Amino acid sequence: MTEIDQFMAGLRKRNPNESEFQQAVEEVVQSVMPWYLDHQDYRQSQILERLTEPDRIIIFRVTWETDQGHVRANRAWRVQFNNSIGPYKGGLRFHPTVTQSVLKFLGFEQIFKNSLTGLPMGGAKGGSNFNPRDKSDREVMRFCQSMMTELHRHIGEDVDVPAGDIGVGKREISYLFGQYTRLENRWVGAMTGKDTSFGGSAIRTEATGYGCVYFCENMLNHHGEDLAGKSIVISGSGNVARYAAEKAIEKGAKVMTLSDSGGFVEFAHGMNREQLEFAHVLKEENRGRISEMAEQFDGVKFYADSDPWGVKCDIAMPCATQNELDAEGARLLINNKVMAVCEGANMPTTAPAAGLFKKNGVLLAPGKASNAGGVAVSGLEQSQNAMRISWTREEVNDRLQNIMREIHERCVEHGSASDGQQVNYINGANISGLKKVADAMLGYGVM
Ligand code: NDP
Ligand code: 2IT
Repeated sequence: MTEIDQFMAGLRKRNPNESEFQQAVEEVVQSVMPWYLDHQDYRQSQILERLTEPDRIIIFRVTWETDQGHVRANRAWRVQFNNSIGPYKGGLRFHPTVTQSVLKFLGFEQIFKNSLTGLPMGGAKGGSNFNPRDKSDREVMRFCQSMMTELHRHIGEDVDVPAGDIGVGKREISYLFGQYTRLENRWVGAMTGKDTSFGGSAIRTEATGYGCVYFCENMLNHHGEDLAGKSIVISGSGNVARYAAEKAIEKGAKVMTLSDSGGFVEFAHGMNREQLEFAHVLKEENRGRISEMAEQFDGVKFYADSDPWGVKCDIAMPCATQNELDAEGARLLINNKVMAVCEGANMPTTAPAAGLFKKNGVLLAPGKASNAGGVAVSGLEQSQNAMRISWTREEVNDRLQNIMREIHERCVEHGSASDGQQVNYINGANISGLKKVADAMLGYGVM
């Protein structure tokens, strides 16, 4: 049995039925183990064993009332994974597929991502199996207020700072933060992703998508390529997907697709600005379906219940959810000569798909590096709140670009292949992210 097999056997035994968590840990362990074994001090201190056990998980019931007066009970969690390098930080997800395993995988990856940003943030994630999709604004408000009635005891500007994720956008953050402020009777930056009218940072809404494109550009440039003129297949049409599309178009790339859980739309000539604006309003204000784009515009075709991976492109940006890009999708992309996959979502690529990309020389940027722009600007929001100031769009955007460039450099530093050719971004992100956290844990002693 190799060290990796032995470690994973123990982890599976301790965390049965948590396939997403096991998958996220296995990816990290596979890439860091040789480096880890070279560091006797980390091994002796059991850094990997400690890092894969959350500091704590808070599980609670959220009771709320529908508009018709029916009582509903949902389950909610906050997984506080590791606060060695800063207060716990990470989003909240509202989606019927949310389980403890999903939130543990997300919280675990957040430790590495937050470390990579260079900002002082620990790793956490939370959420609920509540589905905001078919609920009224008032129902969402009552759910959020009830959730915060419990959650407020466990968070705070120096303790744990939640933000958005799938199903949690400006509306939800506003209800949650309003209730936090009421219960605590003090205004502090205990959440990020707030509206700019009450302490939110410029560019936070755009940051994950913009950051993903900045990372992609750095990755292409490092390998002698450029973004301008490249065709990009994007999945999802949420916050991350639409702002990735916006920045990609601005950089002269051609966005070929967007999707949601109902299927995908293909833009015959690449998406234009009018179509992008329509998508923003469709998804942000009207909460509509992506299929409506095909009804609205000529040259836009809708494919129901399908993934966009069969559409020819140079670059793929999966920006919807975990495990959305599997081996079959990877084969389609490889057959169409994709050169790079840049993850906007968290863990969108399955392990077999990642293996195929590696084997075929396709660059693969893991979400914990390429989607770190969102949490990075959250970190900047925390700083602005603490200083009681707000920076301009230009200032935040400059900082975001610098942070994404530095994350890319960290990946190159720790992920450069021995043949000096292609960078292994998964190794680079995992080792670089781990190093800072491991050194902090080592310094604190046994705890
Ligand atoms: P949104 O809720 O804004 O959008 C999610 C998108 O993904 C929607 O198009 C949704 O379609 C689709 N989707 C979600 N779940 C599924 C599913 N099970 N099957 C098919 N499609 C699905 O979320 P975000 O854009 O914020 O998040 C997208 C990804 O990016 C997630 O992996 C998230 O963790 C990650 N991320 C988000 C950050 C942020 O700042 N928001 C930061 C870093 C990463 P539908 O509406 O039909 O459900
Ligand atoms: O996955 C992520 O990095 C997020 N959902 C953003 C977290 C944050 O605290 O801004």
